[in-house]
Amino acid sequence: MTEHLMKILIVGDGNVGKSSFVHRYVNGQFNKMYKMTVGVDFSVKLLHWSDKEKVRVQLWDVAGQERFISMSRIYYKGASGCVIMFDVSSSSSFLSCRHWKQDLDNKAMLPNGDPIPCILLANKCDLAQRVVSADSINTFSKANGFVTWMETSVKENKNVGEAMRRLVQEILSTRLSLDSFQPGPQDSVNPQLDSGGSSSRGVGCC
Ligand SMILES: Nc1nc2c(ncn2[C@@H]2O[C@H](COP(=O)(O)OP(=O)(O)OP(=O)(O)O)[C@@H](O)[C@H]2O)c(=O)[nH]1
Ligand SMILES: [Mg+2]
Repeated sequence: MTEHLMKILIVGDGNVGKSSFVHRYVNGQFNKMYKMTVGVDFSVKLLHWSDKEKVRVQLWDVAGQERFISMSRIYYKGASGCVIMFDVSSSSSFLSCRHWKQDLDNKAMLPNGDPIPCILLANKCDLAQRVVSADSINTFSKANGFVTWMETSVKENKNVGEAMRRLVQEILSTRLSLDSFQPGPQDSVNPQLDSGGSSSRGVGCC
């Protein structure tokens, strides 16, 4: 059994639903109350990917307010992939995605210099007061090198698991193509050496 480790960053403006997304994905629950994240929160989810592969996803839920202070490089170290999230009822949170993506691409990259896989999530699609159109998201996503974009509603559990599966799949295929140039299992660990649980140590960058 091979176990892949991947560190995935969840970034975007404050209040867009990042912590709710992680909570839904990891614990299957949703909370209406807003509790602002300070710094960064860590969670881990173990996926039984196939008969021969497990994926240990380490989620770094970064406080949205941090952007205006200083997004520490340390958060990005060893990241294999990223979720950039905005709220479809907030045009400013959509406009900020450009800055989040630029910041990501400046601070994290694959060993060959390419950007790390990143998915764009248009959250809160359950809300009636939607102000960002699908056309503008599509154009933005293509122009800025996202793997893809998806509408999500953490509240209604729409596309949460699907979005993460798409991103994990992209990370695994990126690793496979990199490995064919640089042989060696950089991205897998011997499960016996891995103590599990959440941790802030940098893990193998893909
Ligand atoms: N209607 C609706 N509300 C949501 C959804 N996702 C999250 N929320 C609500 O939006 C608010 C903010 O959610 P958080 O997950 O705390 O936002 P955050 O992006 O982590 O914010 P920061 O920690 O400040 O960066 C909370 O009140 C959530 O209940 C959704 O899909 N639909
Ligand atoms: Mg939060």
